[in-house]
Amino acid sequence: MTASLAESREQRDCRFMAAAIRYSRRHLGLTGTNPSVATLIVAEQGGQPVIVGRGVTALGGRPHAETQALEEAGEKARGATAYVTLEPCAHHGKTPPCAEALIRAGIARVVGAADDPDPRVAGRGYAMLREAGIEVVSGVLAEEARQVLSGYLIRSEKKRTEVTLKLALSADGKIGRQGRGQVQITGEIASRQVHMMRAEADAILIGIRTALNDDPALTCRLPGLEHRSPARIVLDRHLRLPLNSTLVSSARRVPLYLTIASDCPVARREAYAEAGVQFIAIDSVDNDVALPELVEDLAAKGFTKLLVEGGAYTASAFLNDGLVDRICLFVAPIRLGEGEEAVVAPVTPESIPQGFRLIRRERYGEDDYFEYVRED
Ligand code: AOF
Ligand code: ZN
Repeated sequence: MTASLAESREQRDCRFMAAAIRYSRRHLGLTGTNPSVATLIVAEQGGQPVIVGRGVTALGGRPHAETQALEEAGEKARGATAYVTLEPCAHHGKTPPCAEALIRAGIARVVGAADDPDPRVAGRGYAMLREAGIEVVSGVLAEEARQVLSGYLIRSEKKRTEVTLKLALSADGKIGRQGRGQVQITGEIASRQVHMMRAEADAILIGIRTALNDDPALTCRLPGLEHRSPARIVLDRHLRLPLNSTLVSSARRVPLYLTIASDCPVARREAYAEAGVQFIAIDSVDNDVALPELVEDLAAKGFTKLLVEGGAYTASAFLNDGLVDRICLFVAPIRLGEGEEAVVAPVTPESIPQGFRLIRRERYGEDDYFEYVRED
């Protein structure tokens, strides 16, 4: 017996939308200021719903998902259902409106997940479709789709990058040892998850203390996905990062930005600039980089998803400024002890700040994983 025989229309819509949402993750971190959106075109063939076209927002943000899915479906789009993870666009931007393309292709039904807050769209996409006589169902698995689109939604609504705080901690709530170099806390499977998070981000950020202590590369090292390493940002007001550090040495291959004071003398920057390092000039508050300004500046530069990887000082600063949207904690079954150099985690599953909700819990090998999102 095939599952679809007993499947209601709602169940079928959820099944294909779930598939579209999974597919929409594919270009996270690769579409610039555009969201990574997916479209599936589903047609009846021999009494069964069959995917006849699929598309995901192309690298750099264009073409949009719908036009690619329609192209693949060709004539099979006539009378078919389109599953879209974001309301189809209604504006003449760099490409013609996707709503128009769906109408022209003869799509009979559109099932949408999230609404598009872009003021050029915001309801107009669905309205255009309805006016053309297309049946529209919106809001199907909207919450799941919004999790994938979260960077785009936060950037649109708050005019700043989305901030995800990721920390690996020991069972006794420590994240490393100060002055002892990198300590491997979590296992191999968790590390691969972290590298996937890097691939899906637009930029990774750490503080100068961690950069000096760990000398990290902050690249994505998943086999075949090395080209997905996002830009790296170090909060380094006084240019303390050594020129022979792993980060500076690789700046020509993977972009590296240092946040510096606006009045930082050009002469101080020269050797870094020669190594390919770029600068973000941001004012300071109480001797620290003004983070609210930084996340706005990053959004203006086109960065949508920012992954903050520590250390404790930097993580606390983002938390204290109320700038963290998502907290991802990997907890390993090891103990780092009470020695003076053990760095206490700024947040643990037992001390999640108010306003965050647990949305995922996984087990990666020996390690536990907890993911929380901010409720507002
Ligand atoms: C869609 N399908 O796959 C995506 C959409 O600069 P433009 O002209 O490419 O427009 C960018 C806007 O298009 C973006 O703000 C969002 O509203 C929408 N993104 N829309 O129909 C897609 N990526
Ligand atoms: Zn579009």
